[in-house]
Amino acid sequence: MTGTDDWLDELRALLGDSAVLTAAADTERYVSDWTGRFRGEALAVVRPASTAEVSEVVRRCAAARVAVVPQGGNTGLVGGGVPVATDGDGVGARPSVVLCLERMRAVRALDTVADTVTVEAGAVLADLHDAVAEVDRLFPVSLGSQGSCTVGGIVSTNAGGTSVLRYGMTRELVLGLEVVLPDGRVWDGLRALRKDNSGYDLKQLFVGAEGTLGVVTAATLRMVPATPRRATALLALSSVRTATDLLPVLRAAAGEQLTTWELFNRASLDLVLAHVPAARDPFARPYAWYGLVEVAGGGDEVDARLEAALADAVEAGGVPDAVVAGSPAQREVLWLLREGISEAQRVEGVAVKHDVSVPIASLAELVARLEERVPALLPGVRLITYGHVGDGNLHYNLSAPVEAPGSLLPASEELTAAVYAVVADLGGSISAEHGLGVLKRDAAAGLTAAVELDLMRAVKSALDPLGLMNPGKVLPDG
Ligand code: S2G
Ligand code: ZN
Repeated sequence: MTGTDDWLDELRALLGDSAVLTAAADTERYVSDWTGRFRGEALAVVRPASTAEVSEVVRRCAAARVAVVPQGGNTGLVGGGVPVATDGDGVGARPSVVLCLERMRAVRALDTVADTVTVEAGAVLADLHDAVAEVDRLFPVSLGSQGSCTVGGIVSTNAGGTSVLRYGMTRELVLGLEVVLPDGRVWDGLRALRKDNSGYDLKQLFVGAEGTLGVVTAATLRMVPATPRRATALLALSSVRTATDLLPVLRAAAGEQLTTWELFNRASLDLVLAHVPAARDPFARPYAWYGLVEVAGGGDEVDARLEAALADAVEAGGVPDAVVAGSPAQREVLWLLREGISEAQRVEGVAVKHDVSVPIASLAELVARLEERVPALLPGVRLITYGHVGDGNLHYNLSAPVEAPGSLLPASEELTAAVYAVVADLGGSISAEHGLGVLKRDAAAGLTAAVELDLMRAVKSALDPLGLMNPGKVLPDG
């Protein structure tokens, strides 16, 4: 028996054998990420069932100087939820455990007076949606990965999704957190007070920290009134400029009930039509761009508002065709055309993804400049362009040229540098909603003011002086 084996056996004695995985067949899905771009090694995958168990595991890791990689549904896109690769990936890989919260799924409290829900970090987002729907409420973070991403994951990455236009990012819905700190202590910050100015707003340190400051084990979140009535349409658009010009038009007609305004290009739709069996092109001919709009509320006023919005949009020009969902089934198909893009692109192999944001009015210029620069760097590269018009967030995800599948990854650094240069020139961000993880850690540092990096490093070293919490993510070491 080695020291490590003894240490792992003690963890098994604490948590139970099935909560400490070491066999490669058991750990593979935890140490490699969804995108297929990141894979690391771990001494074990540890699956605690309670905050007390998380606390004890973290305490023992700190004592043994073993790093902790917190993980929810492992749906991340930047390598933030898996151990850094043993080849260093820019930082020295170190003995780590993946600490997966998947067994902590309880809804601890639902308060329909204050409209808050307290839920454990391993709860799947779709299950949280169902739980709050039972009390006629909505938790308004909506993501394509909601069937597998977890509450701890969306908090730790400050997830966005398709309803940010109306409800904001996850950060704006977090009222309180329970966190296991890097030394194993539990911070119970699960306060649901609407007003609490008693010192620093500590919870916000952990929202979007990607598990580098502590392990989020539960959250108290805002619920909003349910929106049982949804009116949804797909518009054919002549350009990106049309999509951005229509935002105020749609907002004027639908008011605060405008919930979604999403954009995707023909290449995105072609992927979905090729790989998603239930997908159907609702139009008789192809168009360059498409916009998915949804108006949601409590009554059938949403239909009239959508109709008015569409009339104004057609009047404004640039909308050669539109289709309104006539039933929930038809609505699901329209949503599938947008939300199926990510999975469809994955079928075609590893993509070089960019999750960027620019001022909304600059989206058209961003796309135009990229359409000029990127194909020049890799002829035949496929531009899978889609995103959230209402918050200026574009997913500029590149797939390899059909006739040269191996040409993409070798060109990825140059392609990404070109994308980020245009984004920076337009005053945008190179990570709108997916976080930094490993993928964007160094590029972001290069675009961040020294004083800001110093502040983030000061917070990191104050909370995690041993650097054991998700090392190699968000901030470059040193
Ligand atoms: C989206 C999903 C991730 C991706 O669909 O809005 O955030 O594949 C993306 O870029
Ligand atoms: Zn997105």
